[in-house]
Amino acid sequence: MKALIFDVDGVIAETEEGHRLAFNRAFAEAGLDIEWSPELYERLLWVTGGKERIAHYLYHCPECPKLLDADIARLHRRKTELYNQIVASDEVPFRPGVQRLWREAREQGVKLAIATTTSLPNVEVLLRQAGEAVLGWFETIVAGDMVPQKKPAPDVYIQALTNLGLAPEEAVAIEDSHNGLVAAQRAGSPTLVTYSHYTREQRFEGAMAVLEHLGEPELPARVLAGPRSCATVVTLDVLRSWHRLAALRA
Ligand code: XBP
Repeated sequence: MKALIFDVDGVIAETEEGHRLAFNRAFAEAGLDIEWSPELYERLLWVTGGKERIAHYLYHCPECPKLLDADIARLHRRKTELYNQIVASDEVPFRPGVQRLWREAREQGVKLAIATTTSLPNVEVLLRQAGEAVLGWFETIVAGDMVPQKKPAPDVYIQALTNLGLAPEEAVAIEDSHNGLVAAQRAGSPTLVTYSHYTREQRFEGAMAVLEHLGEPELPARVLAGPRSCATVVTLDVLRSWHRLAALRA
């Protein structure tokens, strides 16, 4: 196991509520009578990519205006600005165990990478919450429109692995959603799932393990599926043992 490839939204932090607020504020500014409730947003999250999500919603909304792609792109750029303001001004807490695992990886020479559908500015504003230097901890950040197809297509993971110079089975992906798990599996990397608020009802067949989060010594994580049944703190050593098990099963 030579690298950990992190998804962003829902894994590093519970950011989707911030995205939902940013979408709604952008709609209001544009004079669109659209308000995505948490219940609706949970369903819309099955469409990955903000621009794609807006287009999907408008297509299925008979009373909504039909916007051109350029209009949707402009609306999405404003949404990204609003999201960045939300993250920069509100303390968006990192999920348990994320920064601990990053520190362990740096101490033990395990590479770190990001593979996300969200837009690059959103990744940068979030990582900067942990300090300006944190952006440099990642050997590669593959985000948003850098690849032709978004998750559940494997493109973003294939690009991250290429940039790392690693074979798929040399890395472990950490995801929170079914689409993200499928993307990593299609790229060939064993995947740990830490489900999030918006993905807690989804299914995660084939994951190395499914936990409520990565755990901290004082806050072991409940394990829903995987080689252990007791509450667990996901350390690099635990990941290495699960990675070896996954390799035996492959
Ligand atoms: C989550 C997504 C993104 C975000 C919104 O990406 O699907 O679309 O919901 O961000 P991941 P954008 O789980 O891969 O981090 O509006 O920038 O797409």
